[in-house]
Amino acid sequence: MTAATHFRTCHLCEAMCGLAIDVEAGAITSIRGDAADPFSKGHLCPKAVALKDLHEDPDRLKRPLRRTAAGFVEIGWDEAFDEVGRRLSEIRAAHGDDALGVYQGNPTAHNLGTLLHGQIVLRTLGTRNLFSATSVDQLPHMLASLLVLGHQAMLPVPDLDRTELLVIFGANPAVSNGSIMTAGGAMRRLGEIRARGGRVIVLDPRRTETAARADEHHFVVPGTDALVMLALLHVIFADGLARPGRLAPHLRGLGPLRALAARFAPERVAEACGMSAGALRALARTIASTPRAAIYGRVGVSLQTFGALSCWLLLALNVVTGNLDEPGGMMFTRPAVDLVPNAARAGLRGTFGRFRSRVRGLPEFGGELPVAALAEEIEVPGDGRVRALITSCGNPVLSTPNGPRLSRALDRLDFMVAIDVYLNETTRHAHVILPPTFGVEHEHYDVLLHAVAVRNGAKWSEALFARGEHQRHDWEIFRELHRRLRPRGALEHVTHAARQALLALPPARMLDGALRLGPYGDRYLGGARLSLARLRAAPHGLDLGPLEPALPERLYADDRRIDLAPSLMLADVARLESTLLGGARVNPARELRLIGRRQLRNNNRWMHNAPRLVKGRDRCTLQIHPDDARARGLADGARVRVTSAKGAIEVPIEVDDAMMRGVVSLPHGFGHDRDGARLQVAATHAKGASLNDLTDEERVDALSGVADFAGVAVTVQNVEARAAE
Ligand SMILES: Nc1nc2c(c(=O)[nH]1)N[C@H]1C(S)=C(S)[C@@H](COP(=O)(O)OP(=O)(O)OC[C@H]3O[C@@H](n4cnc5c(=O)[nH]c(N)nc54)[C@H](O)[C@@H]3O)O[C@H]1N2
Ligand SMILES: Nc1nc2c(c(=O)[nH]1)N[C@H]1C(S)=C(S)[C@@H](COP(=O)(O)OP(=O)(O)OC[C@H]3O[C@@H](n4cnc5c(=O)[nH]c(N)nc54)[C@H](O)[C@@H]3O)O[C@H]1N2
Ligand code: SF4
Ligand SMILES: [Mo]
Repeated sequence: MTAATHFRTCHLCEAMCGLAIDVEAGAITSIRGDAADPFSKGHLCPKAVALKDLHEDPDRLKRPLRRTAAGFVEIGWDEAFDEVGRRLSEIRAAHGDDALGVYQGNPTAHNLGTLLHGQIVLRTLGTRNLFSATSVDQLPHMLASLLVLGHQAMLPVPDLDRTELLVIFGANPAVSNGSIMTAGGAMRRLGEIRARGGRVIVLDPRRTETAARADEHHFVVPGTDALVMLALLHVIFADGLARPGRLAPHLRGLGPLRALAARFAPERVAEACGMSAGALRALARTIASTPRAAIYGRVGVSLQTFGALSCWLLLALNVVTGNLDEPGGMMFTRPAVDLVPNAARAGLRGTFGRFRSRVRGLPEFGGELPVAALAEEIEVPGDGRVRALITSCGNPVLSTPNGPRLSRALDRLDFMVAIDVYLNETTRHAHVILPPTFGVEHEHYDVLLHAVAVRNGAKWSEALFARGEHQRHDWEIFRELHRRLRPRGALEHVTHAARQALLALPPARMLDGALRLGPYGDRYLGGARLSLARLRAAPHGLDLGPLEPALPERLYADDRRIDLAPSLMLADVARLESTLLGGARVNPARELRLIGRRQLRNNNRWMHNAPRLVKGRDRCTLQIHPDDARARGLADGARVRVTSAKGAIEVPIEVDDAMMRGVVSLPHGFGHDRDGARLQVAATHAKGASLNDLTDEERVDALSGVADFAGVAVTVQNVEARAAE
């Protein structure tokens, strides 16, 4: 058999790197960066090479599993679908629509079948109990876009290739490879900013791998970014440096924002946020005096007590300094599958607070409830209790706050079905697991990521291997599940039949339709309308040019203005002041503040089963500042017990002055020590302990409902010293 090279997009993170994969005799022989990909230009990270490990992983599931008293056993697809359809229908008929819960995890965003067929099925179940990784991720960014720009999906991205100043709040692209900033080779692009005389400034409680390659880094106390941003706005207004420019006629709320910022002089917030007043003033002036600046923030600002406020103020800073929607600033894409204007035309701009969670009253966002409330929605009796759960592409036992409580709650479900490729910490609770094809076994197009990329583009990836007879694609699983969910009532019979007809279209057909209806018709492609056929003829992908100004056309509020001072945000400022400026302080001699950290050789909580990613030293370490270690009599490598209000774990420490004093950092994604999972490599080489055994489901941003992971109070104690007590 001859060797062939296959070109596709890596689907593992948001960077959309182009891959060149050599295949011989039905096996992958090499994976390289595709230098001819116009977007990523050959960039690659170690995870892409491990695609081979994941593809060939003997632990990866290919046939449905049923949980029995003797453990999980393989069953046929028909039998599995019959059981799932019957149990879900029974529970819904007996207890109502809300008795079905859904959790969708992160790989949903990287999977065409799940994004198309999955949403059609899961979002029309009629239940209020929809949960997803959004509420442990980007929710506050989306809420800010909804309230300020009128549409939850209007997410601006830094125009990396033209900016002269990139200010990064709480993101670490050197490791994450960029988020809501799809940029194959993000660090090459950051290097180019500096090479052309521009600057990169990072604000983070840890001197990160990105900060180490930046011009400037400031330590910030976790959870205080909103104060920093208000102080920056204070200086910009007070010094007469506000220049909203072209967008000035389209603004609302500039006066109230200025009045608010007037109360937050740098001197007032300096101590709380850990930056000096002088540094805050200097930073404000640098931002205001650089013509092309992008002020960007990611999970460090969204996953915290003041996530919504921080994301709003981030947008406001860009607007007030004339950097929103300008080349070199924060811009909007025009993707080939352009969901925003079509949704807006249909009246779909996003929703917030239409209803609240049953037990704790947390707000709905975009049709979903915050996942921090999932455990209690399963546990607490009453009407609307979640009795059956469908998970898809998610591992919430490791990824959501207080995972152990959720783990116990899952055992109380009447029925659980997991659509997943592994038997892991979450799916081991399922009664039935339905494993879809994975990665190179299916076609790929990044509907969501092209919409947050630093250049416009489009790329289609063919499946590299045909699926086996015994396998099913995600979309086939969703279509079949839907078919077996018994419709309720006469009207529901009609809509059920209509949806079933739509679900009969494979993802490629749906995508082709969306491309043809998209904005790249005659204008860019010499009269050849962009279609799937056109993309198939361009295996390295199409570059559709740099980002272009999109406002005011793409303002979706009723008055078509940018609201710089949404009333919901203004009302939350009192909480910011009383919490952070009210005098109460963490005592660093006793308590430390815990934050998370991502690692290059893993993705979230599910790539530790790839041998080439986990070889080497134990990476599940608690990083701690030398002073904080000394105060506790801890030497580098000592094993410590880390205790929070919700749990305790044991890990070795790494003494490192990259940490801010008073702050400790633990990686994500470990904790592969639960019984019943089938992750042999992870359990042997990357067991570690789970960060979310310590986090607290009761800690959420009271405004948005997003989980608060920034600065969980913990004590750190030598394990031996504790044993001697
Ligand atoms: N403390 C703390 N917790 C966090 C974060 C944090 O910063 N701090 N970050 C949060 C963030 S940003 C996110 S996005 C969430 C992620 O949270 P989750 O999405 O719940 O977690 P993942 O680890 O991404 O889980 C992915 C699951 O999908 C499965 N999978 C992989 N590929 C496929 C596929 O193609 N099809 C199907 N059906 N399944 C697949 C994997 O086996 C795994 O079970 O975690 C959040 N949790
Ligand atoms: N290799 C790898 N890549 C990934 C992932 C992965 O797990 N591994 N996960 C993917 C996912 S799902 C996502 S959402 C993206 C996330 O992409 P990023 O947001 O770039 O990822 P993080 O590395 O978590 O960066 C968050 C930073 O915020 C800092 N931080 C914590 N608390 C605060 C705070 O209160 N204020 C400030 N200013 N900073 C704070 C942390 O120290 C950290 O450096 O990465 C994606 N890419
Ligand atoms: S950076 Fe992300 S997209 Fe690029 S190769 Fe690595 S995992 Fe894949
Ligand atoms: Mo994420």
